[in-house]
Amino acid sequence: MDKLKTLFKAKADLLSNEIKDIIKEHGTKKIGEVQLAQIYQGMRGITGMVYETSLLDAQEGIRFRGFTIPELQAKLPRAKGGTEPLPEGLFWLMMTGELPSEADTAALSADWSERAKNTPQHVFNAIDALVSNSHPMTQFVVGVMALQSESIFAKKYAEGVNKKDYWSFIYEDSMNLISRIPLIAAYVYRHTYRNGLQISSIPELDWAGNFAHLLGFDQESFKDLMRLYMTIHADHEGGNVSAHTTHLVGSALSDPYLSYAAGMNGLAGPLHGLANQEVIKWIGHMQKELGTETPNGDQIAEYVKKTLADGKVVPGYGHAVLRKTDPRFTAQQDFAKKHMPDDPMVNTVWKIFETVPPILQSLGKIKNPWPNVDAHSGALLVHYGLKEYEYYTVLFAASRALGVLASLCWSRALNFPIERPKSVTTDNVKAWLKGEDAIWD
Ligand code: HAX
Repeated sequence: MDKLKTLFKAKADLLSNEIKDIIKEHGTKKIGEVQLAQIYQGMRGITGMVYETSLLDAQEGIRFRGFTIPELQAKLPRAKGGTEPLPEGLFWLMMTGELPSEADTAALSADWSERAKNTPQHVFNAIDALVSNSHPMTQFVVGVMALQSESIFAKKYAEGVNKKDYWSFIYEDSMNLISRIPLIAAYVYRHTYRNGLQISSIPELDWAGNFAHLLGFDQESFKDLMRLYMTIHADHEGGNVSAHTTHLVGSALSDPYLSYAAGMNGLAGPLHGLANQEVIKWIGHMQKELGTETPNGDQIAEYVKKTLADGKVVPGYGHAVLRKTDPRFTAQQDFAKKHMPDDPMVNTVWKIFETVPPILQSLGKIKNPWPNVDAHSGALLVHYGLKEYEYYTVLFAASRALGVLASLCWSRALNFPIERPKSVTTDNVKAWLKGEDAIWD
């Protein structure tokens, strides 16, 4: 067994026993209470699941196993000559709760590079078979679904396997899937935007560095951007649509290919991961309408008001949990200050950041007027010439695989059961409000 798998199993066994004791001793203790409005309003604020790999604080943002993004940037191993953390290191941390050594991270890069070899041709044929204007996220998910033929968990389950061993096959599937995600994602990009001219992997490169190369962007600072991007988008605790969907579908013992694909269909929604494409599209329309590449604050304010008057959201702003500027936005802003401080699109994003929050605040109904991760990512990509914004959510999906699949490994190793919350009808609610017995008592 490889070192990561051995360490993961040891940690999971330990936690599994602790959880059994916690449930035995404290299982009837109450965690909060549910208000009627919450069940109509997206279950906001209801604590209803355990998700080990990261935790979101409304004020300070995401922590991965206790580490903030700046701490990860300082502590995780980097590629030779690189300045940003390797996502392999974050995956190790999420799987074990421990910071990896440089050797651990290098071994993981080599392992994924080896596992990516001999990806079946039918995966790419499935993408080719789609109608040519299919959205890149549709192409990507179809590629992942075609790869499901390789699921070891699905094969072993069909043969009959002891449930104590599920975790091992979920782990193998997750590792194999992650290793091949850059190949599928880059295939979609080159197929859609570069006349189908594909590029071969450089097996010695790290996961994100090779992904940048496969896309056709070989500048060292772009490779570093991909390492940062793949790290900061990886996980955002368990309740967001992509993480929760992967977790939910996985709880039915759907294998990692099925579960991850389901989650990514959720990421493809404009209120979630598709917001990164919407931001650049929205800025592009604004620049066109105003006739300038670099609008001033007053011009942006007018355009924002028009967007709101048209009944649309300002993409890249707001969050269901966060109540401050997203530290993932700040990490990207810092990258931009270092590598492209004079870029016009980047400067427009910063001008929008100065202008939008007070306008949203003045509406009085928006709980978080601050920018989220998606407000900044596109401008960095445009700077390097990756301008095809419909592709941006695929990059998010590649990164999100690390978090949701690490969590899936944990959920099966901890033997979490099938998820099945209770729903009610409005008739039930009305009857209860009139004094009838509640069906939930
Ligand atoms: N522009 C305009 N109106 C907004 C808004 C925005 N950016 N953010 C919230 N609102 C509105 C809501 O639509 C809602 O309006 P109604 O009461 O008329 O329905 C009201 O303000 C209250 O919403 P909220 O409680 O503050 O926010 P929610 O938890 O309901 O929604 C969203 C959170 C992220 C979906 C929301 O802020 C939004 O639509 N933002 C723009 C899209 C976006 O950037 N999505 C990416 C989020 C981060 C992410 O998941 N990345 O992948």
